[in-house]
Amino acid sequence: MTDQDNPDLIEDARKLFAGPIAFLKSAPDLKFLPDMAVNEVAFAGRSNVGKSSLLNALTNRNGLARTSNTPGRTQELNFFDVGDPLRFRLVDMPGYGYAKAPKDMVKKWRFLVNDYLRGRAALKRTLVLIDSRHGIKDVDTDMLDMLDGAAVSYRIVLTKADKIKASALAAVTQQTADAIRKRPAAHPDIIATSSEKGMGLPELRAAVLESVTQG
Ligand SMILES: Nc1nc2c(ncn2[C@@H]2O[C@H](COP(=O)(O)OP(=O)(O)OP(=O)(O)O)[C@@H](O)[C@H]2O)c(=O)[nH]1
Ligand SMILES: [Mg+2]
Repeated sequence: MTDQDNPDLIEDARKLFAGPIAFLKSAPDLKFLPDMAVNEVAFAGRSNVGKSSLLNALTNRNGLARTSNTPGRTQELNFFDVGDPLRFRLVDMPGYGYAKAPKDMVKKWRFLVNDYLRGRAALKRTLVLIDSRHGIKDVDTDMLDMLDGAAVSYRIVLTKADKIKASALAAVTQQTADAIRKRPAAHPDIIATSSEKGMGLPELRAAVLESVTQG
């Protein structure tokens, strides 16, 4: 049994994510980051992969993080306080790999995201979201290389699982697990999710709680 299947942890996580959660602030630049009062978990991934939607689904709050069908919706680091008293923070980030965005903006997001991920002592884990229809692409590999190089602990989360058949989901989960097996900073277990249908959300809540409470 892996940690996120532990029924006590699942129940603790459920309660915490059903309780007080509030938007704290948006940081368009590293100088606007909040103090490191508590541990943080960040949502990274390609533009449009479903980072903001997953944050909303985990917290059961539709408009908490802004979502859109147009890639490039999230342009700043958005911090959310979980728990009262405060227990940890979730960080929604701009996506990468959006070819049509203006070059200077893409550059700005990349530096913002990479600098935050590499240099944040409060960051306990990064969730790297991968579209379950596509699996790991070259732009994702670049992100994983960066995280491994900087020894930033991360975990792969497949998104939009409602869009493919169970057999295809099983195949992409296996392929993804194989692809990260030798990556030093990767958590070995893959969680498949659907923000739309709720699949994998109790397990992911537990995995988030587990990552911020260890050590
Ligand atoms: N079917 C389905 N659609 C989803 C799911 N999650 C997200 N979407 C859709 O995917 C699109 C992008 O979702 P966002 O959450 O805005 O994606 P993002 O990764 O935050 O995108 P950026 O902020 O641009 O980097 C939206 O139209 C969502 O409705 C899911 O689990 N299932
Ligand atoms: Mg977003």
